[in-house]
Amino acid sequence: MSAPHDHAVSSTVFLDELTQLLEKIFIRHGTSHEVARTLAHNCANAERDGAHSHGVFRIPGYVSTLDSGWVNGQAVPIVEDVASGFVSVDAGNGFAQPALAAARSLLVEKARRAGIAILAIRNSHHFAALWPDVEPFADEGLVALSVVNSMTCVVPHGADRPLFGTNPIAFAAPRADGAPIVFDLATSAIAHGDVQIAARKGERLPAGMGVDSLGQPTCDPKAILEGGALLPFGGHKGSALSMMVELLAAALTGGNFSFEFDWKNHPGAKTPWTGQLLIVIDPSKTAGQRFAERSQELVRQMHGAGLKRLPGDRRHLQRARSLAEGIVLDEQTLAQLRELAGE
Ligand code: NDP
Ligand code: PYC
Repeated sequence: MSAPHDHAVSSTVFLDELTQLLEKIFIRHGTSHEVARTLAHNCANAERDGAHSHGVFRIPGYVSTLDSGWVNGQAVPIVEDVASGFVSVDAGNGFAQPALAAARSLLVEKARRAGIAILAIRNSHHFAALWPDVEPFADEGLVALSVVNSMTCVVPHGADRPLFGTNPIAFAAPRADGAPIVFDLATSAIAHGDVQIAARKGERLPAGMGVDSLGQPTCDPKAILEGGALLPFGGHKGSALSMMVELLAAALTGGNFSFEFDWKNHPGAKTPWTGQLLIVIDPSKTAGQRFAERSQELVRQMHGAGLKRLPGDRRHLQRARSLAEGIVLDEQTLAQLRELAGE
């Protein structure tokens, strides 16, 4: 499925309409109503914010992974109250977002009581952007950090072959005046989804993103996807962060490392079967009511230093536009979605 604006003819849909359409697709392809609601909300909101690598572009992948039997769309997560600041969830080979939803209230209660709480999700599939998992905590005045590992496609710095996943890190913090401060970044030089989008559009990538099947640097996205691999961002520094994500999202949660699952016998499987960690902090325990003012001051100083764009600003601008004018999809994409929904 292509990103919007690839084709001359486009259509506009409103968020509710898109969410309902996606919900129908998930249900038609075997998920429970609850899982469908959660994933549709996540994916439609990504499209609303212009997070195209994890918006409707992902729907055919969700469908094929569900149809392959690789993931359980009906899984009921099992939440375990492990310790005063620790919640664990077995996602039951289902998606990570319903597991987070099931554990969320206990996690927040613990974070507010102890000042900090950890949520360890294992036996889970994450196929989405990570910011939707952390942003709502900051909307409630909490600070949140999350990491998730994916599938082997990144060569660790100094190594000869891929081992790590694209392993994103997302962070959200409240601020006094304006939307929370949120960043969400893959620890690879580029997200796998963006390489797929570039390959479909026939575009070349900037230098330094990946290597071909012989380990030689390439700007051809197809060479990366067909036997090649990605590089970490920032050389040894991104590589160290990616290693940290493997440790926190897999070793600490009880989930698979990015190299530990084998989907070869599940043609159509697309979703990494790994783990996810969230750390939620209640800043009122250390900073009283001042944290949001302090973060606002940091933003003020950054703008004063000449900064024009904070991470998250682009998404919020696009969000405002989508909510006012609708979400623009090319007609071919919309027709494909309607077909998948059986309309
Ligand atoms: P980007 O490089 O596009 O952006 C990373 C962060 O930097 C964003 O918060 C972005 O904000 C911000 N940013 C980008 N450009 C600027 C700028 N010029 N000035 C200030 N801030 C900027 O993201 P990635 O390609 O690394 O990741 C894309 C998505 O892929 C993420 O949502 C990630 O979670 C997802 N992903 C998911 C995986 C999974 O296993 N589920 C695996 C890998 C990636 P803004 O959003 O406002 O542009
Ligand atoms: O874009 O790298 C990616 C990705 C992996 C899993 C889901 N998204």
